[in-house]
Amino acid sequence: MERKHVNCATCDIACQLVATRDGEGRYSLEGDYDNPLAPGAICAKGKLAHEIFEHPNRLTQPLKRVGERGGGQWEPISWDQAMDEIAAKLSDVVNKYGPESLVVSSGPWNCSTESGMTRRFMNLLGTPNYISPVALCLGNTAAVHRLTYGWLPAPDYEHTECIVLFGHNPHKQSWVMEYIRIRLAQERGAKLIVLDPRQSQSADRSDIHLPLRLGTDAAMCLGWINVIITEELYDKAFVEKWTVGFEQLKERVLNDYSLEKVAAITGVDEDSIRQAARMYANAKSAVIPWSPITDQQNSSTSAIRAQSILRALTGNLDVPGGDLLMGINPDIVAESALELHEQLPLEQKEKQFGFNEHPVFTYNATEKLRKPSLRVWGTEYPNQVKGTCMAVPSPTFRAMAYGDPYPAKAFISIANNALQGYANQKLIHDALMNQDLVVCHELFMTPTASLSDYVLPGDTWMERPNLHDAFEWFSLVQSSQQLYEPVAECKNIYFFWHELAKRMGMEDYFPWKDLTELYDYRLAHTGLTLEQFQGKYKIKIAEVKYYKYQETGFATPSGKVELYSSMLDDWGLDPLPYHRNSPEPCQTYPLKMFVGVREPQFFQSGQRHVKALRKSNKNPKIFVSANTASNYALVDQGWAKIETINGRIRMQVMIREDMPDGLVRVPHGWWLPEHDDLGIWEHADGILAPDTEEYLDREQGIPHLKGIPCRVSPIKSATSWEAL
Ligand SMILES: Nc1nc2c(c(=O)[nH]1)N[C@H]1C(S)=C(S)[C@@H](COP(=O)(O)OP(=O)(O)OC[C@H]3O[C@@H](n4cnc5c(=O)[nH]c(N)nc54)[C@H](O)[C@@H]3O)O[C@H]1N2
Ligand SMILES: Nc1nc2c(c(=O)[nH]1)N[C@H]1C(S)=C(S)[C@@H](COP(=O)(O)OP(=O)(O)OC[C@H]3O[C@@H](n4cnc5c(=O)[nH]c(N)nc54)[C@H](O)[C@@H]3O)O[C@H]1N2
Ligand code: SF4
Ligand SMILES: [Mo]
Repeated sequence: MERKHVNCATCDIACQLVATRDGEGRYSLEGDYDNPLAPGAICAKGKLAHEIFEHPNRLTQPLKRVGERGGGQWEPISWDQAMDEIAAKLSDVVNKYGPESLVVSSGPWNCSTESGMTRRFMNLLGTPNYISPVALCLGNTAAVHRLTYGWLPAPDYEHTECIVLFGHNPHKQSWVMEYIRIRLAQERGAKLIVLDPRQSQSADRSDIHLPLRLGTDAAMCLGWINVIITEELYDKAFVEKWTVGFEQLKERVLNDYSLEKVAAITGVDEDSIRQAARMYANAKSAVIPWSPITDQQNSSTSAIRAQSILRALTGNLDVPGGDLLMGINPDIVAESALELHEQLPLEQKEKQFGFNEHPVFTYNATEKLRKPSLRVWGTEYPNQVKGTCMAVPSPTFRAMAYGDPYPAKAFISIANNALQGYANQKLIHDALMNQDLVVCHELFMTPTASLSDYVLPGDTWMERPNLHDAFEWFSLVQSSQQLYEPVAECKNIYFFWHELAKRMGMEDYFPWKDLTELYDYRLAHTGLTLEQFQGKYKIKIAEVKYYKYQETGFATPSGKVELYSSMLDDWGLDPLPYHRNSPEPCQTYPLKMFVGVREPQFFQSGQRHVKALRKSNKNPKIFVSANTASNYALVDQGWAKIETINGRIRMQVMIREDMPDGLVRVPHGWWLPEHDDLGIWEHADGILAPDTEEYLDREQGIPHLKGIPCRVSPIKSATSWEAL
């Protein structure tokens, strides 16, 4: 029986799978027990990959809009015609408005890795306006980490004694790889501390669960820092030698964040806060894995900075069992290196939307960190998780919709349901409708694709070879062998950029005939071709070196861990972490909602078309406690209208014991492939999420999805999932 190894890219955690071929040439998929990190990891979405991608809804040829944008009428055309017309229209826009008028939104997870080709094209054309949903997930975390110690670290689960999860709740159907690593660590005896307003699965398995209020993670961290400094639990030698700003930090927490105040903000009693802080600080080693929960709050920068500071104070940076600064992977040419950021002139970088207002993940920060990055990591533009030199989504959509501060008139969406992947869907809709050109590279007719002028059919992860380098975060390369030829006219993202580059005079910069040649190039220094590498390695983990900073210092302006951030200071922003209140419930909107709690059946806005998955989760559901339900006349399985200052949607009601009173959980990413209009305005969380300044993190400009005042009321309704 022929076996191949693949990386599932149905979600973003990249489980290593074994693919076994049957007599008819079809492969079945299983978790791989040889994987040293997470043996056997696989979930239902991985197992059912064929049902997801071989669905009749799959796009199989390029489509051109006929009639009104969003009118649902399409003409099938050839790739040549599509690319000729896209190149001509893009050239018109660039000639009329300048290269910066092209915006690209790219969801890097599913198409990983696109080998940096998107930014390469953009940099050569001259536009800095790349946005990505990684602005709300990990990419922004990477950028915030760089302010403090220059690099996004990865948790050493295999050796750690203590794990702290901020919300974060991996389980058997959500990020199985990480779930297994955490469970194995717990089996070895590692302690687990979980901070979550809800009684999540992680909370069930924890040693300490702190049920903090929504959006108060930064305040909680400041409370921990207070305990750690007051009780002298910090690593004095490390703090003295390797940090700057300890005295200012100490003053901040002692003056402004007494435990009494932190308890009042977070709703958790002082003793529990103390106990948790002690458990973390006294552990021989400890990790605070990245969590998307702190990426999506109006104190996000402060929360992430405070977590970074906790790691540094307790001496858990780049030590066995701590959070590791892994650096550039030696085995493969990094995507960042292929992106050619040095080719984009500074005057173009400065035009990036959000550059001055919310600088943290824009080129504004990248430029300040060029020299330190070069000194420590040997590269000026490490673009970890593709999140460290992005435009800010909200100002970008405003420019697209209203032409302020300058017009943005062409939009390309790649493997991303942009209409639903950010806050304020109405604004994004207006932005798309105001474009001269909208192109979408997709597998399915998503809401975003439905508003495009050209929809281009993508291949799936089973139909292309891949090398997954963990977004330059972990120092490893996983190899994924191609199982099938792409269906019909489906093509990968490299093909798209290559064809566009050819038509726009940039062919010399895209010399590789196809993905295989591109990967051969990225591996050339190892002496192996893609095929040889894949034959030799399923996963190649680079040797881990600890304490690297002792030789190089940290990649920050001072070369130290900046507890007090010189970059935030330069920008006139608060150089120390702080808690910022978010809008509170009021008479009109008496409850608080948050977006989240991942659903086992789906990855983000995907898979709603797959009967085998959808049948166990037919309709989007809010979670509320029994008290909240009875206070607002909601019944279990009945329907409710959910309203915020930004808009309203409807969802089914689920009464759950794990929900505290007064909170409403709204799931992310719902649309209805079975409806003619795709149900774009029915259930999307982005309709509810505002993006006015009070709801945006000051430093990054990302939206507050964890605590939006709302109201709920019962309604009669039904959806028609049976039409699938
Ligand atoms: N409003 C709101 N916005 C959010 C979030 C939220 O909770 N609320 N969550 C944030 C988070 S945590 C994340 S990770 C991001 C997720 O953002 P994305 O990863 O962009 O996820 P989706 O928006 O679901 O879009 C992914 C699209 O890629 C398509 N696709 C899958 N595989 C391929 C492929 O191989 N090729 C091509 N061309 N297309 C492919 C899928 O069909 C799908 O439509 O969104 C962020 N944005
Ligand atoms: N099946 C499946 N798995 C997935 C995904 C998917 O779409 N489907 N998406 C993947 C992606 S891209 C991501 S980013 C992850 C996200 O996965 P997680 O990080 O686990 O995020 P959620 O499941 O949204 O929420 C986790 C917990 O955060 C709590 N929470 C909500 N608000 C707050 C707050 O303000 N503070 C704190 N401390 N906790 C809060 C919620 O109660 C919930 O229990 O899941 C990944 N795994
Ligand atoms: S968790 Fe599931 S969907 Fe995600 S990579 Fe693993 S098998 Fe695929
Ligand atoms: Mo995410």
